Amino acid sequence: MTDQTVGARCAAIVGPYGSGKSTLFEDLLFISGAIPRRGTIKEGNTVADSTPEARARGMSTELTVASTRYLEEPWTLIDCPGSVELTCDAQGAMMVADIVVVVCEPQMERAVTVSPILKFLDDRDIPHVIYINKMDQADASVRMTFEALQAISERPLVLREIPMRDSGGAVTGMVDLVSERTWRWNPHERSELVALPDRLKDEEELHRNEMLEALADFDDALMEELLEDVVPSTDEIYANLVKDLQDDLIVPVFFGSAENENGIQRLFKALRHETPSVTETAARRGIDTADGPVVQVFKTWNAGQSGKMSTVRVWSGNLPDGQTLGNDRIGGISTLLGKKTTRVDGAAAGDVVALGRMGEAQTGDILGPDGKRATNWPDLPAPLYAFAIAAERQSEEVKLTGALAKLTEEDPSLAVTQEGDTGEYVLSGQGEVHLQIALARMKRDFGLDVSHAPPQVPYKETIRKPAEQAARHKKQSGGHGEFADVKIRITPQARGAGFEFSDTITGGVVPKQYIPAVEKGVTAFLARGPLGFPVVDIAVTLTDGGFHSVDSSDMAFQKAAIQAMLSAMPDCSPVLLEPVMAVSVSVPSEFTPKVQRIVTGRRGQLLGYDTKPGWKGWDEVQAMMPQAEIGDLIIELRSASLGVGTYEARFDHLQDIVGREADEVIHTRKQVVA
Ligand SMILES: Nc1nc2c(ncn2[C@@H]2O[C@H](COP(=O)(O)OP(=O)(O)O)[C@@H](O)[C@H]2O)c(=O)[nH]1
Ligand SMILES: [Mg+2]
Repeated sequence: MTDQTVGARCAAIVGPYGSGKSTLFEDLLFISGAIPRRGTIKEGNTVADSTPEARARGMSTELTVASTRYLEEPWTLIDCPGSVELTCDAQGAMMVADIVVVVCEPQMERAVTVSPILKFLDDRDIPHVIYINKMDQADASVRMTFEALQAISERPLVLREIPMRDSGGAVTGMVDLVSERTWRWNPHERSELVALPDRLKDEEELHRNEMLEALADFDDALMEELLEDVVPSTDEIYANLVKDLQDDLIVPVFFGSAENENGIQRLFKALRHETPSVTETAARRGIDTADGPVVQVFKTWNAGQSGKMSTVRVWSGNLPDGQTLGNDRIGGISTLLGKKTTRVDGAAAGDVVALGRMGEAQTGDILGPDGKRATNWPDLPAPLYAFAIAAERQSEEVKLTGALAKLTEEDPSLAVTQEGDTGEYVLSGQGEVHLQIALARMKRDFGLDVSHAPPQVPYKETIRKPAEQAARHKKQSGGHGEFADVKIRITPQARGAGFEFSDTITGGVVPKQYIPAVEKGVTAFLARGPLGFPVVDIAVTLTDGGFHSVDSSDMAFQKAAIQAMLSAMPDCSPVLLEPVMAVSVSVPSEFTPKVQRIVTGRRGQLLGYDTKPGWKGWDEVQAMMPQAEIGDLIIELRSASLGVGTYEARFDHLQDIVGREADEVIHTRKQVVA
């Protein structure tokens, strides 16, 4: 057992949306005495999900952190949003936790929804247990869920208990395979110790042996005992469980019903007994804890009145208020119970606390008195969905920029860019809900009304036919006039060649100093061609011209060049080009045929598919798809793959588009700019 002098431990509760994490979190806080009364999701009075956005959507939209004490030992529990669109916060919590509790539903078809989380944990050797929830449901099956989970987990799963059922098949309790004790569950009451029913004896023995064999794979002494039919002592089994979990060799599996508060004490006791200490976790993470205190920021809040709050795990040392960390001096330390903060004088290794006024600290930073230390924070997920946004009241544009800076600091998986071609502000993130929550926050915290629309596709245009054109710009007004005469040749270029300008001027018919002005005029015109889009893959040559020794100027030559382009381009057979992306879609392989239909249904060209390297049971489908078809691809992908499908896309090439599709694009463009 971990010595309590080594400090508070931290468990992150993760899992797919709706699996019951926030309910389990409430149970754990209730049984450990952090809250006097257990709220329910239905009544909307739980510690988690207290924000208006969470209440409105009936789902967790951000981390909830709560510190408590269980059987005299300090703990911090972190409830994470399960939505695939809000993974950034959950990943942060998993990075600082000593243990991760993966909550899932008791149906084999849904096991795959846990797969991205298991992959994240397996890749980083983060110790984790699985809690199969909702065992009160009629179709709940531990065995089948266990097997489906094993098919996607890199680590061997070890079932720690088996269900006891009544004659109707309803789960009434469980048998602990280590202690071999049987507990009868009572809804919202303590479980009762009962005798192991005779009908369960064979099954219990079978599963206990399975558990022991799994442990023996990592322990020679245990293996020998099993081979010689010696029954290992309970202490020896527990010692193996502790060691194997801490080294992330195995994944223990528990089950229960968070709704009925069943299997909760059992789970918390196992965590208490088997979770590594903060010192062990810091060592596993390779954190440099020399000359502490050392902390790591895992979530930043820019809460309305209290200002910026950096939530940290203290990896080592004692942390008094006023301590300098990195470039900031702490202005207030608080412990958290959801939204409730309690000021404290200091914090110690293991604690999770919120630090005030850490102006420069960013999520992921590891900070000590001497400055920032090397970190190994997960990469940000690539954006999957975007809105073009604008402040409804133009006067609020500056305010909008400020609000966006705060929101992206809180949630680095949100990004804002200004698009070169279109000038639009584009807010991108992990999905529509993710962005809607950001807009709701802008309204609530900053009083900003923000409109949104699908971002424009950066279409281009080019030409198919060459042309020659002369143009003269001449103006006589008052003092001295304006004069320039140019002749240009326009030639189509190969796709991807870009824009080229040259001249064949001899004998100074256009003086050298004016040639750049001609190029400037041409370039200005090309920003918006006859179809309304930037022109690419075109060569323009200045072949002839004339000037006036007094009236010619840069401006005059620019104007003449624009005139020449204006007259010539419509005759060059302009054609619309659309950006085509190289797309790689990732899904569990059972959904691959569906993905192929989605891709071809969106004018995509399938290039093939293969197993996804490093992902058990997943495929990667490669395709070329028009960017115009990718804007809402993630929505269809997710609805076809229980929410877990995802994609990566990068620009590949521009492709001609003609016919009705092109006409529509050109028509829309004319309306927008008209
Ligand atoms: N039947 C049943 N429903 C549950 C259980 N735990 C949670 N729920 C329900 O599942 C829904 C989602 O629960 P919640 O805790 O918000 O899930 P989260 O999204 O994982 O945080 C709510 O309606 C809960 O009441 C359980 O053990 N059994
Ligand atoms: Mg929740």
